[in-house]
Amino acid sequence: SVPFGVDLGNNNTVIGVARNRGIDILVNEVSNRQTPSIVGFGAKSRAIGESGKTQQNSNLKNTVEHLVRILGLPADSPDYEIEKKFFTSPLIEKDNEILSEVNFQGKKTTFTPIQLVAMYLNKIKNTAIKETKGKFTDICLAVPVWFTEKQRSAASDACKVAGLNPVRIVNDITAAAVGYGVFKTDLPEDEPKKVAIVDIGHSTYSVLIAAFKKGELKVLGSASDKHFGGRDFDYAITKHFAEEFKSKYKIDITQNPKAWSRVYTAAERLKKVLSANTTAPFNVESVMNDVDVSSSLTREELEKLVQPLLDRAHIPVERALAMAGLKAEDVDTVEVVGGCTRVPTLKATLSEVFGKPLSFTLNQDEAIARGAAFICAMHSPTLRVRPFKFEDVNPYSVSYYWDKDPAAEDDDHLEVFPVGGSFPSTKVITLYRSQDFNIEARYTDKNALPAGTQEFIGRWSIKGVVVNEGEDTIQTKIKLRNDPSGFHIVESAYTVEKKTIQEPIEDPEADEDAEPQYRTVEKLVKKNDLEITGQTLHLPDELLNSYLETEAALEVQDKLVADTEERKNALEEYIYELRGKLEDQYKEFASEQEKTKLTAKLEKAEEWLYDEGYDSTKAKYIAKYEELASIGNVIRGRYLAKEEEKKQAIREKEES
Ligand code: ATP
Ligand code: K
Ligand code: MG
Repeated sequence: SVPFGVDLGNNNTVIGVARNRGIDILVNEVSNRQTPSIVGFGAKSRAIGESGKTQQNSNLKNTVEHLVRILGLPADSPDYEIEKKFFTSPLIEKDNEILSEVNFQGKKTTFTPIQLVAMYLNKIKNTAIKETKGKFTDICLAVPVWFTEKQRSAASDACKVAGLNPVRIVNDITAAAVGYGVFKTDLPEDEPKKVAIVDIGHSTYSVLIAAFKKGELKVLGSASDKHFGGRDFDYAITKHFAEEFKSKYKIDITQNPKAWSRVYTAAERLKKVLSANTTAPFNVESVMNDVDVSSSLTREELEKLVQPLLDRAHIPVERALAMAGLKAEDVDTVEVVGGCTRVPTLKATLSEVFGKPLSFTLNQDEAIARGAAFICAMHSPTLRVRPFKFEDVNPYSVSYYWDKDPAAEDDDHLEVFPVGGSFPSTKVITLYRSQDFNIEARYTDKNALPAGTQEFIGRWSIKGVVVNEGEDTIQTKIKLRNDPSGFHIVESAYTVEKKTIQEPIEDPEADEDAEPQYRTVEKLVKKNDLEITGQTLHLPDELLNSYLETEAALEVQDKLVADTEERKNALEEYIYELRGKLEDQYKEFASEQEKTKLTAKLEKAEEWLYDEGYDSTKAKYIAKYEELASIGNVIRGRYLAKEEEKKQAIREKEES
């Protein structure tokens, strides 16, 4: 499969693939290098990505955005309240999960965030297939650095529902760093270069500090503000104008979702203009009640509107530096990515906090997808890529807890993967056990987590413990892993026992033909592998499979709707084309009788198309087309034969 890296942004998604000995960013069906992260639901089919964006304003209630924000988010999280204000489609809660409720195919239908993200990723996958004609199964998906185990699990499950194999869920900003490390040709061999990468996007602001050497990188620290990005600017501008229009035009756009949305869209445009200009006009026609609004905003006014945000813009940088154990002046370069870093005051703040000018070596919009595609290629068994080593940093401390054993003195828990530690990472712990037991992974410090996150990560039951005769307990080794996607798991467990064995003595001086010498030693050797069954934050298989089936069925339906539309258009075009040609190049190749008959048929087909055939089936459109073509093709055949005769005559003339 083609190595596939996806930067699933809250606003835009970017698709990277590894091919032609490099990384390419793919364009979508309308040749854009970024695709809106939107899923829309219609009377017949879904409109995902560009088509969802096109229909957004006429279908607000059934258009779902901010997909990454609700993925794996528990409904009792205080963040949910913040998210609600950005949604134009209804959200409901069930069993502490957030569901999206839409009107789809004429019915009220609910979908889970995992399903929504899966729909979107499936569309993105199909875009990639169309563009490359390649096969896509493996994916490296980039997610925000603050994603918890539950959110990472949801992201990974969404990939699976989309028919993809998530080889790695990677922190988006880490993917950008990998891209930097791989493509930067002048990295030092010895003393590492310290680079800060800052990403401010639509909803999240993240900072990463890493040490780069030729062929490797180690993340030293990272931090983020999960409620800081372009959408907060847009919201603030929209609120400002909503107030202004109340008094100026006596309209209240906060009470009219469509009006709000149109002002919001215009607010985003205004914000972008203010990145290049110090003042900009603001006009929207017929916002509501036939009122045209007109106003303006200066860059200074915009900065005032988002002052609370700007006041905390230095915090993620300081936290990332603290985690890395560095001071701002230790950082050699500050690389900036993400759409919102185009805002001048944010650039100024970053430059000021770091005390140096910013660098724009990376492609601001594509760096994450490029890095993700490279990482996917690294995991490919068949593809050879430039060797590159990277270690990410653990954002939250994780401890493991196990049952107290009646016969042992073990502690009952241990902090295994501390915050700031590197991952992927494996640690083996030793417990003395007299019987089967359970082990659980939990976040160590609830206060360090995004508000509302549960401590629970996973629970495994370990079976098959057999104690040797005459002993109370047996030494048990448990291999714990923080895997490349950041998942915390129990990888394996086994008991060990002391055995007396004969060990060969290595003697480099000895003659090659000499008899091998042995000595008797006591050694710990593996006794039994233990059986592990786990329960994690991933979807249970049954639910995953049912989501998979639903998605596959919806994909087939969408395709049928699109094909039907295509056949209908083909029929309509053919009617016009044939009618035109009958008057023109086919004129002398059809008898009057044929013409009258065909014209009548065309007339009837056209009437049908605008009447009962307006909403018909693919098969009927094809049948109608063929009925007309069976006559049309006879006439066309005569015309082509004549044309061929003419050509032949010219050729003969030339030859003679
Ligand atoms: P996130 O990373 O938060 O999940 P994302 O990756 O989709 O979101 P980006 O594509 O990095 O976000 O950035 C999109 C944001 O950047 C939007 O809010 C957009 O309005 C903003 N943006 C783009 N260009 C400009 C500009 N010239 N001036 C100001 N803001 C801009
Ligand atoms: K993006
Ligand atoms: Mg982003």
